[in-house]
Amino acid sequence: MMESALTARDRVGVQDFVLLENFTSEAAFIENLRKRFKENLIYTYIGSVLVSVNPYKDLEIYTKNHMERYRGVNFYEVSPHIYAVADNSYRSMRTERKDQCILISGESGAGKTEASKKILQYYAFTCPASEQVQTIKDRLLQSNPVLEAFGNAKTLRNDNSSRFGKYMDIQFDFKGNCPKVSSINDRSDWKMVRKALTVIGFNENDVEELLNIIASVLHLGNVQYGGEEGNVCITSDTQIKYLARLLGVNGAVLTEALTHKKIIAKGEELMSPLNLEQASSARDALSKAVYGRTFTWLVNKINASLTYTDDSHKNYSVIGLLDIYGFEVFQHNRYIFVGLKVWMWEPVQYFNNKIICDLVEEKFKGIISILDEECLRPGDASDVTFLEKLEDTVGGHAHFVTHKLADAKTRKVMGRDEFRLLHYAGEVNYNVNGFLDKNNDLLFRNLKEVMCMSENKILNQCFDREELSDKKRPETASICVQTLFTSPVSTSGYGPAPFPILFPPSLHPFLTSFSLFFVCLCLPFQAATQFKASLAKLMEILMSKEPSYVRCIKPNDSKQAGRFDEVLIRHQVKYLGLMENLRVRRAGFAYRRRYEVFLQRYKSLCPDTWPNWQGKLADGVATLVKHLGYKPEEYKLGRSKIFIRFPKTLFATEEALETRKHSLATKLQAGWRGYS
Ligand code: AD9
Ligand code: MG
Repeated sequence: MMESALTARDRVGVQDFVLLENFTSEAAFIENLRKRFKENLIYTYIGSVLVSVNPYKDLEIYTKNHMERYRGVNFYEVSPHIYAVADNSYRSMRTERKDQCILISGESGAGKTEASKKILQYYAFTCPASEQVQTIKDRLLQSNPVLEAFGNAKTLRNDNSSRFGKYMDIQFDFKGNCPKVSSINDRSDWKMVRKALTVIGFNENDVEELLNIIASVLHLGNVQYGGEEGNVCITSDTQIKYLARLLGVNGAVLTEALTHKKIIAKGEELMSPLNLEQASSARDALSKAVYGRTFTWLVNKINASLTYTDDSHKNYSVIGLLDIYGFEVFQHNRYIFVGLKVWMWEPVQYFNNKIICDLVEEKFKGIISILDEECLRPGDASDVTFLEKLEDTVGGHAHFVTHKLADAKTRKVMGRDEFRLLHYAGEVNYNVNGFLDKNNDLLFRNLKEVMCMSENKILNQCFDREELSDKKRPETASICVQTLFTSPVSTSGYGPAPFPILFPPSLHPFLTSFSLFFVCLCLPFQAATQFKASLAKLMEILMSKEPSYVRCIKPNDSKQAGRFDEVLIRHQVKYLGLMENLRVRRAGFAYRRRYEVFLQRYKSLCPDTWPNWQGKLADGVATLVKHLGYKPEEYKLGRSKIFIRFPKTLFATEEALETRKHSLATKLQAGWRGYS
């Protein structure tokens, strides 16, 4: 166990915002963050919530020594750290036998994925594994670089930006001690990814086919159309040759499918030529489909390689880890659409996010419904009529603006073909061009047919012939990484597949916001309904668990170490709801401790509870706090925990403990035994 090793440097500012004297002041909050950030103290608590500021440099705080240091210690004994959150969840799971989840939020580039990896590494290091489980563990750790290599992209906001959300269930089984795992290296260079692919069970052939697909997506991007309207052609034969070889399909058939659409006239199938715009859309739809489905395939393959249960059908305890893509606003938000889900953790009305959710997804009246309706309407339906319909239907909504409805100032920064949604995390303009097309399945049937004939085995699995006879849309992507961190397992066998969660990846920018009291997730529109359903499932899973929160803050927009951009940070403090969070913490009981934890820690401060309390835990705690002179208004005794209203009470007790330890040590040195 760690000695109370808080140095003077660790104590710069306050390490828990609850202790801020001026706790209602946003300026004081930010000043505390700044002071600590300057000292490379990137972590600060609000009670049990961890606030993390991305340092944009490697800090020597993730070593094995650090992992050891956080094992089994209480929050306030060591400086705030992501490992403390991981360890706390682990211990709560063990002592309370309740599943936990760790929810990581923050905007793009704030450090969510890094945080999730640190947590995973912590568990991998501190939890034991049998040989069989070790394999799964290795695969899980290796799945990160693979998923990142194919599912991340360099964006303006983040060089390694997640284009998919990831939910992991980490299962624990409690037996034996904790052997160590080999070191973890997740640098995603190519060699590493190749090696990782092997670890998760890819053979040479799989890898080659996967690479062919990735290359084909790049080549598809180079396909140029020329010719006249009504007679478009592909300008370069060489491109098609490459493409056909990479995709494992016939070149002539592919060319036709990229320039024609199959229609049925008078019961006969005809190939109708596409115009330039349609042909470009068809090409883009194909690359999206190929990439998206391959990513799904990859995830399923990883999931399958991680599936592990033993045949005793015992219930494992689980810690869920959620890392999603962060809030982003790009110049053009037209490729995407927003799906929102309200998730109230506590009945505290900070932001009423439901207003925005209803605007987007309410049945019959919401933006999604209106879009669906417009897509189904025969005749002159277009992106423009869609926008007009929006104006007619939701034009009066306080969070919706269009060029026509805007005031003069807003009008200057809005196109006539845009609408603006006032999200809590920021205002976003959406360009309606392409909305209708995107909402319809753009991948023409004949392109699907071509892909179904592919000799590439991966593509063959991604494009299923059944889809051609069936209107059902394929899944966009399903991510659920499951593993077991257990002690040696006595039984063996394989059980049900992990629960799949849909988090569509996108090659295009999208927008997300995930905040303390609600979740807003986004997706390419086509998957909206499906995504909503799976999100609801995810919510259900998470709601059944005890949550811990990590709030990540991005210190500047230039990915620079040491730069603390106050304006940017203030914005995040606002939309992450941190001030409200702090207020709630201060208004209520700032600290809560389980009886046994509280007793164990402070029992030496009272002769009746030392060396051990024999009766009921609650009675022991009552005796102890009475002896310590707690006033009735300072604390409450719950079912299994003591709630302490003011931090100062706990700090006084901590100080008493320090004094006591000191005097005990002196006495022990002098050969003393017993209580005094
Ligand atoms: V996005 O929503 O996926 O676009 P994230 O996941 O919030 O975003 P990420 O974790 O990828 O951001 O962090 C961005 C970069 O910041 C990383 O690639 C690191 O270079 C850097 N970073 C983040 N956290 C840390 C840290 N604790 N220590 C050092 C960090 N560098
Ligand atoms: Mg990320």
